[in-house]
Amino acid sequence: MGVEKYKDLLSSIGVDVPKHAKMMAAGLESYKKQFLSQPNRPKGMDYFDWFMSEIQGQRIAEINELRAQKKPAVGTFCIFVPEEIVVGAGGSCYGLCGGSPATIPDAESELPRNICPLIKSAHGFKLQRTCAYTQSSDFIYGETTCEAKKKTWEILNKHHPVHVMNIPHMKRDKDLKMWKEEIIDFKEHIESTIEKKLTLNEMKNGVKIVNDKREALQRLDRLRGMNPNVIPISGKDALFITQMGFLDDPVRYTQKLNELCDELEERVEKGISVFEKDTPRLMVLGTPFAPPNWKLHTAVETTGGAIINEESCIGHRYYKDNIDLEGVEDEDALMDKVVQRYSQVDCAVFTPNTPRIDKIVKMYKERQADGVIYYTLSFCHTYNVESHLVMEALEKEGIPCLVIESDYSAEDVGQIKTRVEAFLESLTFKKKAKAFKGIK
Ligand code: BJ8
Repeated sequence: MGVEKYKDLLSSIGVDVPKHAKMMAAGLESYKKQFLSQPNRPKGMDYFDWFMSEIQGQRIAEINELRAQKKPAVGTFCIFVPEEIVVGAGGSCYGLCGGSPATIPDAESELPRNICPLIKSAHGFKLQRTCAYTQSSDFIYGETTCEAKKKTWEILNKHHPVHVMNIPHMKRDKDLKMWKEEIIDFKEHIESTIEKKLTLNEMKNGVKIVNDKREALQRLDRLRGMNPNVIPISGKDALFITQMGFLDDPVRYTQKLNELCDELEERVEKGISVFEKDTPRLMVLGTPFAPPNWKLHTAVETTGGAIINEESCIGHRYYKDNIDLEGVEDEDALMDKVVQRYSQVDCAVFTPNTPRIDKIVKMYKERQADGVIYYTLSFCHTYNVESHLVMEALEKEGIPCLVIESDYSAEDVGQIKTRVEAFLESLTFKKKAKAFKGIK
């Protein structure tokens, strides 16, 4: 197993090796229980299972090999950081650990208790030195999205270099102008790290690599969600694959994901589903699921439901848009396209954010889903408040919705399962009533 083999490397980057080993052992055990026990998994999941075993081993060695070649290693907590530029510079841009409850008590020595668990978990990983990705990063790129995040950067910066990108909260022309300047600053920061200017071709190459990755994820999304009679992969496996897209080498990841999608295509053609016929098909809306936060998916899929899409940043919001390189002949045009693409991210920190609501209704209809779960992490005010407007639109369309607010603790697992169970029962009842009316 990777971590044992890479003990010296982990120690050299400042990881608390004994604590880290304990945490990894628990993580792998939990993965084994929740994932490997699922019946009829696609063969292509073998690669992702392997990646899990090397998540803080071989992958960390690869990132540190890049650093040894003076390529940038950039850690992030948000999909607003333009990874294309880092990839274009030959480096690695990845999401940092932030989905475990185990680091939260440490974080609460510096942060208030009543803020989002994602932020506390991430901060705690740095204090404990138990995330090899954080330890490997030259710097962390933060952003001014929610209040809790942007203030945490000031404290996190005491422990690790943090740079902050100013993300506007509106999308008027003057906001987009400022945003473009921020992206140019980001690019210049990457250039100062590698001590050379990036060429247009290098940046375009980075865009192509990331576009390919997003396209593979779009393909997975279509295969799991667009066929009303077949669901060829569990929602939990699909979520895990998406989570790994924030850590793996993008070229290898795209290749492996496309191989898996070939297999799923075959399953769809042959009608091979991992769920029984008439299993309620659910979309999940809301805040991101950082690994190992698999709580909701496990609750739903062990209670008789199937998750066919995550309208989330570790999900559809991340991969729905590509950067259009058509007609890009110079750097200025490229930067315009980067802003254009990133400003389509419909995070709840924006006001107004109506395109998100319209998109949710459209996605629901396209996928012929049976219901949605609006999921927010506790104390995430933007998504929590926005749920009112989303619910209003869903009600108008007659779309059944369950709202769940949760953190990373295991305390509410039973309660979530009970609520999901009742929701699924009502969906099944509605489905049967509809079919009955249809027959009549
Ligand atoms: S683009 S959702 S990744 S900011 S940290 S806002 S959950 S209170 S993560 Fe986010 Fe970028 Fe938006 Fe996506 Fe809420 Fe927690 Fe803040 Fe969060």
